[in-house]
Amino acid sequence: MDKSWSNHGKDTDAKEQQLEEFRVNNVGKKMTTNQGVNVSNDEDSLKSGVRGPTLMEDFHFREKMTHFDHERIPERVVHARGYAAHGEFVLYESMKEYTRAGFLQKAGSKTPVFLRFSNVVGSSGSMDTARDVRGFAVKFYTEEGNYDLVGNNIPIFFIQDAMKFPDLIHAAKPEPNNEMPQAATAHDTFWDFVANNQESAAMVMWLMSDRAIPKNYRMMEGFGVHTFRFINDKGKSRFVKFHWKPVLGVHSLVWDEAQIIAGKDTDFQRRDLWESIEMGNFPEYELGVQILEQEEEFKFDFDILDATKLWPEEIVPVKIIGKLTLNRNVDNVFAETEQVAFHPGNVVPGIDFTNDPLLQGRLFSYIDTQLLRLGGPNFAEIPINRPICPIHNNQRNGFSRQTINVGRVSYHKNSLANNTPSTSTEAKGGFVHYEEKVEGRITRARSKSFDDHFSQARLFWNSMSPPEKQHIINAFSFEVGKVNSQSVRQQVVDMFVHVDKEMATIIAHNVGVNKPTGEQSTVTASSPALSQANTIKLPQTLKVGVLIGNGFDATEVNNVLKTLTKYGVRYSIIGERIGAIESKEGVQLMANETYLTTDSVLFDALYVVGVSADNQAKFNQDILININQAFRHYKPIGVARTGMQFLNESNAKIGPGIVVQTGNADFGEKFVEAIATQRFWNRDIY
Ligand code: HDE
Repeated sequence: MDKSWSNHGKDTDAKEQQLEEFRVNNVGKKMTTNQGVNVSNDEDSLKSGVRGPTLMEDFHFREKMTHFDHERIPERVVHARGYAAHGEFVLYESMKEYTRAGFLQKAGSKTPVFLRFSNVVGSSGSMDTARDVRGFAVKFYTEEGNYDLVGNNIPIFFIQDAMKFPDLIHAAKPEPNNEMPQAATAHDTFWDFVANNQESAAMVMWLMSDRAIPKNYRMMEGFGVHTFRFINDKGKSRFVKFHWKPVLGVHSLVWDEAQIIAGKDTDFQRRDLWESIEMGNFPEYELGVQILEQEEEFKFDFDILDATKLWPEEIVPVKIIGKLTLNRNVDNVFAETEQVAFHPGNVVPGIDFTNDPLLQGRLFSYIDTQLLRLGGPNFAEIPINRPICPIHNNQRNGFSRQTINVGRVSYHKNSLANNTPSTSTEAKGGFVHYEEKVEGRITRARSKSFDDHFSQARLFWNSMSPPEKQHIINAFSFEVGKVNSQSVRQQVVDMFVHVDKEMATIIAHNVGVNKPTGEQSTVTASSPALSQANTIKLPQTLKVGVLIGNGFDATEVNNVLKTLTKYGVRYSIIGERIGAIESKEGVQLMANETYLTTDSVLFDALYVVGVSADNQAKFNQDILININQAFRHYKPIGVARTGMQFLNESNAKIGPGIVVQTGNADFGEKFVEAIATQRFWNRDIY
């Protein structure tokens, strides 16, 4: 097969080989209708006379237009905006002791995966950098069938029972009377929901934290959220929670920066993912599990079936068991990213559910929504959704059925086909649900053990560093400050006083309502694992904007650029115009960006070189705007000798994260160290 057009072809796995069968390449081919007839003219409709009306018999026009008219499918009711990539999961050590799942048995075994990231609230055309929860949905194509771990980047959820999901989403989405605001929770109905459904307290603390404005998809965690079960080959069950830990650490945007990026580059996060994979900077996440013995079910002061609670890592350690690497972009976003259908109910033998009432409701919702979104019951046959193992059952027909099931037997049990397809015993790999003993009266009620809404909200607050606490206060002040109803604003601060009195009092002051009078939770514990202040900090793949003009010092600049490359830091040369810039020695650098096409918000750090340009006054002003902005966003700024005059004229003061070349022999290394730090929260920006 001709693969010259394909960006794949290396190390092909079973899923990749399967997808290859469906790829179509038009390059060099003749145009045909969908019926295979060669087309003679694709520009003019068939008319009666060159100036006459179009004819009904124009099958080519009708087919082309009809297909176009039906090109759209409904976007996802939540998580509509998303972006995905292919990759592989490699197991570090056998998990045989805990689970019989085939893909978790042998150290080193590889499983093809597809991972879709998403924003929850915004529609598919909204901006990437909205303050929102991010979806983290992984499909493992295992030899025992598809296993979907459909998670988020926050380890808990807003509500405890799936019954409330439509209410939560109705409140968060744009208000129905005026369809505003897009991709934002900063409005009355969301905060009215929060204040009147206080089980949301802990999740809202996470939503107001830096976690809800991740820098990119490569630097955020993922969580399975619910408590699942691992079942081993002896039938023993244990409780498990899943974690994805990014190798590059967990990093976030600054809110002001996120809002500017929303205009400068709506696709900021998907572009980062796409470009990183194209460049070979493959995003990596380690899979971790927290495991509890069956007997430990009631050991905690929270209910492990309550999805608004996490298991602090310091109490239940996370065992790292493997690594997922994203190494291939999709060929076609619609065919793959849009048509992929995840479902928490897609499990394999060895992984099972618990009675978490949020999880139980999800087990219904996903297939239900996909029946509409993907047009009928055959969406498992769409290439991206197909398992890599053989599929045999008696399900038949429905819209867009692809397989041609031969033979006359489509029922079980039968004798005409020797009672095949046959079922399998558990020993032969048949999925047998865990035989949990359940007892109780039918009731529409919530367990008392789900009643505490504030202890873990406070645990989260206690775990934050001072800058993270400040960001939470700022986020509340922004979001609640956009709520028109004074009563709702008051209800919100009256609710969050139970997390922290000082926090709620400052917010009350900022949003113009009375001081809250309630009492804060008495929890004093903290969980250092929850703070991003303790995350991994590496320079690799971060990006520096080089602000430069003619007449720079080639030795000085080239040495710095070499050092950046040595540490895997990327850079972009930003000039007055695209094209060559010349050093004072006549050495050229190529500017690939200008002050019109880019902006400091799109970089992790700046390297200010300056010097001369055709329109010197504008050049000077552009550089100052960028320095001031990067300074305000706590970013590292490296300053060449020639750049000092700009630093002196800017608002940036020499201090944390400002690295100057003058008199600094190991400037390059020091600058890289600052780049890895990413933000200098101790900088005085006012
Ligand atoms: Fe989802 N969720 N969800 N959700 N969810 C959907 O399924 C739902 C929840 C998550 O990239 C929908 O195919 C209910 C928690 C992700 O395609 C829908 C409840 C978590 C994605 C649905 C939840 C998630 C979805 C919409 C409360 C983290 C995007 C389109 C009981 C553990 C998957 C679709 C993708 C998508 C229902 C809560 C994660 C409507 C009823 C908790 C990552 O079925």
